[in-house]
Amino acid sequence: MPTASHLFSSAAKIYIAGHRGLVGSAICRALAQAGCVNLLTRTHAELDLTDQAAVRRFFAEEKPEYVFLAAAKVGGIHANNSSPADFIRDNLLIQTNIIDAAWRSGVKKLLFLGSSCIYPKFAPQPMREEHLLTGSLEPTNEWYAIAKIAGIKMCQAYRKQYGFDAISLMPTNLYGPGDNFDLHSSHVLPALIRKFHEAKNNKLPEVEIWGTGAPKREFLHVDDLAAACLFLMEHYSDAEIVNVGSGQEVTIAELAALIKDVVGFTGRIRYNTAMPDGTPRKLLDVSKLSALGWQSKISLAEGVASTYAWFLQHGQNSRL
Ligand code: GFB
Repeated sequence: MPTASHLFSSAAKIYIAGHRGLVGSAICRALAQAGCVNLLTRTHAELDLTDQAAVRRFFAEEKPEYVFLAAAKVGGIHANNSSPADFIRDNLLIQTNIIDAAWRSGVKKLLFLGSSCIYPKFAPQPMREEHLLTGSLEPTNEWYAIAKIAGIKMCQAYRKQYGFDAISLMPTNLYGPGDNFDLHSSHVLPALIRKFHEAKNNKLPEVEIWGTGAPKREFLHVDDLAAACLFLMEHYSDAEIVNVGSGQEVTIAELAALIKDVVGFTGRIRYNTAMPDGTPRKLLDVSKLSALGWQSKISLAEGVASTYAWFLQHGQNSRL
C-alpha cells in the first residue's frame, strides 16, 4: 500500500485519465490540494485512449507510478439507452487499454471507477458490494454496466494472477462543477438546473421532467467522491469493490422541487411519462467505506446551490 508520504508528495508521478471530465477534474483539484505537483494528463487530442498501441506507448514512455482511471464514456438515461454500442465499446476499450498498459509498465497502484448501475435492477436496498452479479441489470444502462463489471473483474483478475494493486470504487450518481449540461446526454441533476434556469429566464409557464418523478436516486458531490478516491488510494488495497455514496436518497420529484427552489422558478412541473424512469431505486450501502473511516461531507442542498452558482458563472457549454 502506498504511504501518505509518498503518494501525496511532489515526487509521486500520478496519471489522471479523464482529467477534463467531472470526476477527473475533481481528482486533479484534490491531488493539487494534497500537495501533488507531478500530475500527468493528456487531452483526447493528445492521446486516444481507445487506441491500444498509443496507450501502451504512453505508459512505456511516461511510466506513471499511480493511476486514477476516471476516463469513460458516460451519460444520462437517454444517452445510455440510445447509444448502447458506443457505451459498451468505448468503455471496454478505454479501461482494458489502461489497466493492461498500467500493469505492463510497472504502475504501483491503479484506482478504477465503476458505477452504482452495476447492481441488479431489483437488488435489495441499500445495495451492498456482495449484490454484484446476483440478478438482471436495468435495461436502459446494461451496456454501460456490463463494461464497468468487466473493468471490476479485470482489476480482480490482474490482482489474482499478477499481484497488480488495482482497486475498484462504485460511486453513486455524481454531480458538481464541470458537469455536462446538455439536455440530451446529461444526467438528471444538471439537466434540471439548466431546464429551470432557462424556464425562469424565458418566463415559461412549466418545466418538463422525464418519467413519473417517483424513482429514487442518491446523489454525491464530485468533490466528496474525489476525497474518497484519495482516501482509498492511500488506505485500501483489496480485490473487493467499495461503494461510495452519501446515504442521501430523494425522489426525482423531490430533487426537482429542490432545484426549482434554488433556481427560483415559480411555474409548474409537468411529467413526461413517455420517457423512461429507469431503475426504481438506487441507494448504496456505504457501511464498508464508513468502517474504513470515510464519509461524505457535502449535503445535497449545499451541493445543488454551489453547482448552480458554478453554472451561472460558467454557462452550460463550458467544461473544466
Ligand atoms: O440521471 P439519469 O439520467 O440517470 O436519470 P439514471 C435519473 C432519473 O431522472 C430517471 C429522470 O428516472 C429520469 O427519467 N429525469 C427526469 C431526467 N428529468 C430528466 C432529465 O431532464 N434528464 C435526465 N437525464 N433524467 C444513469 C445511467 O441512470 O445513471 C448510467 O444511465 C449511470 O449508466 C448514471 O449509472 C449514474 O440514474 O437513471
